[in-house]
Amino acid sequence: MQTVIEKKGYDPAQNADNGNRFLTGNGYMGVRGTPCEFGPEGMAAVNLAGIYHQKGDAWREPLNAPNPLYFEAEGASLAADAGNILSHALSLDIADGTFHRETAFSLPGGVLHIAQERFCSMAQVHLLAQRVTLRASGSLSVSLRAGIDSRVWDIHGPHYDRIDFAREDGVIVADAVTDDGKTVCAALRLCTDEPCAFSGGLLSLTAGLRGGEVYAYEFIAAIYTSADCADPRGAALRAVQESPGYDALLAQQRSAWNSLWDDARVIIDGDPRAEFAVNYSLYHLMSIAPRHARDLSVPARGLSGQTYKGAIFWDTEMFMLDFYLGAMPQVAASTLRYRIATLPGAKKKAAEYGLSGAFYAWESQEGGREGCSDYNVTDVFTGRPMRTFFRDKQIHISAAVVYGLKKYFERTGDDGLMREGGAQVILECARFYMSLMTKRILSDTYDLCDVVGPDEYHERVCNNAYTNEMARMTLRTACSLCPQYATDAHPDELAAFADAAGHLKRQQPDPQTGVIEQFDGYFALEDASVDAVRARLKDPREYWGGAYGVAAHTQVIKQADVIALLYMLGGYDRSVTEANYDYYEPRTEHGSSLSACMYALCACMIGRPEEAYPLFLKSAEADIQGGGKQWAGLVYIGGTHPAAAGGAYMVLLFGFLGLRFEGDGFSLHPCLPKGWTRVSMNVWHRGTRRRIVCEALPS
Ligand code: IFM
Repeated sequence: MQTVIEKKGYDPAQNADNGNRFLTGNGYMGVRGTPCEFGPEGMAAVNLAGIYHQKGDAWREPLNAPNPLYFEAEGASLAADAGNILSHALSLDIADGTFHRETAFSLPGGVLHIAQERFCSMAQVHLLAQRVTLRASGSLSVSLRAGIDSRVWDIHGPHYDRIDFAREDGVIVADAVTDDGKTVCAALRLCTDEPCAFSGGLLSLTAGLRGGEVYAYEFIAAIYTSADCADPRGAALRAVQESPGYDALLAQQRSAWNSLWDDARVIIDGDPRAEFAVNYSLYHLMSIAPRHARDLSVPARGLSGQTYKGAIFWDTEMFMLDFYLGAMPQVAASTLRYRIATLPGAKKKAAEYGLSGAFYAWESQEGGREGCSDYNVTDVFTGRPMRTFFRDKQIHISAAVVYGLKKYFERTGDDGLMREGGAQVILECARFYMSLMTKRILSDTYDLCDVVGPDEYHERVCNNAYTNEMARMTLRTACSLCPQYATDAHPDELAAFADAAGHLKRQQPDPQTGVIEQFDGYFALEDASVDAVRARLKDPREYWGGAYGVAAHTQVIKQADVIALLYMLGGYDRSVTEANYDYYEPRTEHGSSLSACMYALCACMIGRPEEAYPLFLKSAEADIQGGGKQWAGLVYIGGTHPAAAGGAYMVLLFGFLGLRFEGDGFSLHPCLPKGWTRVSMNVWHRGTRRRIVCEALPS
């Protein structure tokens, strides 16, 4: 089974994608897949989970730690790209989460080979380890600099007011402090016998390399922050002093990853490309899973940097949760506890808009704080921020939280989260929708007006089909669950929820065509093709949505919307699914990495695995292929795509294998793509790990 992904040759244009493609992480931190001499110019980053900072009025975003694995050999740097690169390769082994790099540079006295192996410890999440080896073809004297890099890559920084460096008992320590008193400490134990100078976090030395011999430098580093403990400096120092050596840490790493893979590995006989792509996706989901935390969730760009402000979106509940439930149920619980813990933030947001209940942040940061600004895209032509309505109108976010809690309960059979506050969350979300619904005097129908559905190119629409059904699901879930748990629900209130759920407008399938209108008036918009709309762009980075975006006045949509409804909530006839798939797919730009998997799932529901297959690969290979959308207007949105990774898992499990949970058991309704002869994997369900094996009948 393939476990290694490799890219040969040096192409600076690939630096951003490679940083994502070769990411290593352990849920506490993510280290971009960049060579050890890269700094901010190469987007090197040690991105931290759950700790954020706002510099002045700029966007609040997660902190990157000072990079404690910096190493540079003078004259042999990809970052400098002096035209002396003879060969170069990056690779990642998903079996044990190790990143590798090998480069040969031509230097005046001979050839210098630099090899680098590093990992974020899965066994001890505060630790990072790296081994750099040098080998020269002739005798060389090379100046080296190694240590903690003071240059931190920030999108909306700089976040640190100061970074203080010290060297104590052979350990380099960096204390990075923000203006609101947050501290990030990095400690590094770097073994070298050569005499060195120390300045600004870096050791400098001259290495005399004899031809053919191998020289190894081992880095053991630790990161702690003030969000972890009262004395992060002491904790980081102790962690590196008490840590075993590189080889022992690597052995721990292999054993930790082995046990994760025991639960997660997917075997697809007959299609090595799909097998690798799925497992690579699962690798990413495991690398960013907050196994160490009780109530932490997973950001939309994982731990690949500060894009999307390191925030938690609906991506987690709607696209990633199935994987965590199936392979890491304790992580699924942590992501939902995050929502329970951030209920006060959601209530505050609702109150700010004059609404009741819980309006979860569209881009949720610590404490449920809203990270999304009113101006979320920068216009390419004017350079001015554009008013977007994601923050205030994507009200389907609260229903996503309810959907996740309900799914957790159904899949695990464990109502612990309901008792821990989940039921109150559901109640507050129902209250939120009640406070938003309107009723026309002359009609018996209730409306949800002025919303943005999953398709972000059409803002401020009325009765978005997806949003209305998710709101109805929320109201009904509150009615059925709240009476069973200690909440402050009043019986009259629950009766009002039931009434509202019965009267909220449903976008019905058209009696002739079966197509569901995405929102009131959608069918009246210009029916232009995606290509025709694309041809109207004056700049490739132009934003398609907003008031004047090229798609806004057409039927071209950014991502699955009605199709997401059909899959997520189900309950529609197959003919309706078929009609909507055929209608919406050609009108969808798939401008979000969340889109393809939903279409793939619907294609499987209507028995078209061959149409599902390329959409499935698009999701599973989102970070292998790279090159996804990097810009929304002038705002950088690159990074890894964990929702696409989770979507690929959903397509495999619920699409191609057709898994349906039934009480404590399950059934399979497979529609395997051509060439797949056997699929096997484990899935946790109701507290038991189940083995799923699906074999194609010989043709
Ligand atoms: O949550 C998504 C949204 O649906 C489309 N834009 C990107 C967000 C983060 O992935």
